[in-house]
Amino acid sequence: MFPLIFSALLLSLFSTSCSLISTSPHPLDSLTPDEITAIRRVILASPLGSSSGPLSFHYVGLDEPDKPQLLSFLSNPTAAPRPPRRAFVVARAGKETREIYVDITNSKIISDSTYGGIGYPIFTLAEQAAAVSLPMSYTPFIESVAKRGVDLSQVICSTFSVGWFGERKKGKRVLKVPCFVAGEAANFYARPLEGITIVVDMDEMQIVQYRDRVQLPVPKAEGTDYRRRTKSGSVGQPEGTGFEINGNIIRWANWEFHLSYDVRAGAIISLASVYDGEKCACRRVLYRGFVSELFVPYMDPVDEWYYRTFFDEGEFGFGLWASPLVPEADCPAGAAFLDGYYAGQDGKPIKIENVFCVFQRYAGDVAWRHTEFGLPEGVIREVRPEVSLVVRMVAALGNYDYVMDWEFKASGSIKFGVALTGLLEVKGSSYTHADQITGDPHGSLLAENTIAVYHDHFITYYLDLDIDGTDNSFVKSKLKTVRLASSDSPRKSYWTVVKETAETEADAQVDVGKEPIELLIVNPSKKTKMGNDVGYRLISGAGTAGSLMTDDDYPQRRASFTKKQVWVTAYNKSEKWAAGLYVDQSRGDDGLAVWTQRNRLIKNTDIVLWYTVGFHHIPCQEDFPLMPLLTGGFELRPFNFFESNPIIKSPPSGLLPSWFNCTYSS
Ligand SMILES: *[C@@H]1O[C@H](CO)[C@@H](O)[C@H](O)[C@H]1NC(C)=O
Ligand SMILES: *[C@@H]1O[C@H](CO)[C@@H](O)[C@H](O)[C@H]1NC(C)=O
Ligand SMILES: [Cu+2]
Repeated sequence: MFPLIFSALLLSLFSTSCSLISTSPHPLDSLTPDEITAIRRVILASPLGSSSGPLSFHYVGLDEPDKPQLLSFLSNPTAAPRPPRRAFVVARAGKETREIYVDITNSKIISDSTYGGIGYPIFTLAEQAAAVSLPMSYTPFIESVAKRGVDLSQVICSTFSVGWFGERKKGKRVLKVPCFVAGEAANFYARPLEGITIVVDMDEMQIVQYRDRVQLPVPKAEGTDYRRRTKSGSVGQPEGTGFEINGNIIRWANWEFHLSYDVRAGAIISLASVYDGEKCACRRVLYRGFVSELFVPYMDPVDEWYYRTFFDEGEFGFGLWASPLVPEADCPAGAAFLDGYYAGQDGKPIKIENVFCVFQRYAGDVAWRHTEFGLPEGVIREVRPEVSLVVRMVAALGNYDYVMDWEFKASGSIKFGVALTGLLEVKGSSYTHADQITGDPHGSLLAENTIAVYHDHFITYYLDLDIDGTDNSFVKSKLKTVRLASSDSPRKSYWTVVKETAETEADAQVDVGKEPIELLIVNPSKKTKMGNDVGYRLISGAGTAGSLMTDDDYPQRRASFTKKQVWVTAYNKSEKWAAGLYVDQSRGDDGLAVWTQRNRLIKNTDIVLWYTVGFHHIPCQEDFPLMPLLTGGFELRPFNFFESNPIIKSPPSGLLPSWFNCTYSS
């Protein structure tokens, strides 16, 4: 397309020195392998390390600095005190959940307490690996496998969380272990050993419940494979990257932000600021943003399926299951890759190579254009190509893969892309043709003996927007139809805008499909020259489904935020996880819906926007054996933020002409 222009631009872009906030390490940087090792050492040296029984690490992450402290440091990094590096650790010891805060800088434990409430932490990979091996030597299971005429060596098991279904007593930390037949086909998800329920106690690491309820045919392997045994083709992109990565700070065109990895959240974007060429200043947009939860409930009430209501982030870890990205396939040529580190069950650092990629996208789209015929000097034709920057991560949670994009545009927009692909979770069935189906199949017949069960995907984002400063308001611009009396105008009606600023958290819960409405986050103390509040607009894209389960259904009580796409809360550093901190077997007594019952004031204060991308999924034959990408998402778009179109002066290449110095100041 225009590679030469890009290379030339690059030279001019990066010849300028950059801002001060790239002081290394940045206070928001992910935990380094050395830090993870140090955290483990400190904990093992504490009384916890010498207590009898194994100690397992379920979450080790950065305990980010308090916001006022971080902002004050960033506004004056040479003089202000550097925030200490701290970690938050959730461990299991002696069948108890421990919450440990570690001061990494001074190698000491700040606090260590037992969590005695409802719910359990994220499952480690090592304990799940141990659980899936148990059935292989369990006699009743071996008999069930033989009864189905299946060779045990071809059986593969998985781990499913059990949920909560109204039990009063706190449940043991257990997982269900469904099994499948792999054989020569890689797609074992398509071949379930239906009718068997195995429950494993994760603390005892043994099978505590076994049931072989009903025998159903195992779907055949034919037609389920998706592998191609030749080398993947490469995805090309003209030369030139156009961005700069300095530690975890990424700069591109008029954007600057910090990218970090968390084992629970996956990618975290912090301190995103956009340069305003008119004000000659960098302006704050997003303080911190990440995926807070991913809820996937299936819609079959039978014994082997009713509990399949996964909270893939809080139960399994969105970052833990991040997949190493394949250069020139997952990301185009010219992409840069970053690694991520998490603590394994033993607390030692484990690397996920290429956990993120960053690339400039120029895909043949138009950023703006106009053709004018009506002028005496002839036709004017001005077109600017769209060039944007993408940060990508893929989480491959069992059967499903989620391709998550954060796309920054020179126009000031941030687009949040969610794309689903991968393998369906299917149920073995006696049906071989749709004509045989009697009653509700709870899914679609996609192949012989194969029903892909109806389900949803809800991806909930945490977005601490700080538009031009910390104190913001949430505004609903409602479009109202006004009827005219016949004497007023030849028209009978028009629409106009009625703006409402949300006072409290209850005012800010929005079902986006319900009425014509535009949603804004504004800074009421910052105005444009024209006197409009500066702001950003939230624009829903594909995927606005809300949950259809009844409010009193147990999975719904645990994920009650999935009925409304939009929530706004007052900022509180500890309120990060929409379904609560401990999600496995949770009961809905922590999380977004509970916090907002306080109904705090959210006007002209530090607020957090929560947005859920939702899909109802009625599987179809094209989703089998492997589903092509289904995309959705949303956009945050400047709305009276700039004085005018910020890319009107962009050159024919589409990129802004000069570099800038961006400092995140409060
Ligand atoms: C912050 O949120 C937590 C959890 O909801 C709550 O316990 C705490 O009191 C809140 N802090 C403030 C200052 O409101
Ligand atoms: C960026 O900041 C550096 C150091 O403060 C300064 O020397 C340089 O001229 C600045 N560049 C621009 C484009 O403002
Ligand atoms: Cu789906």
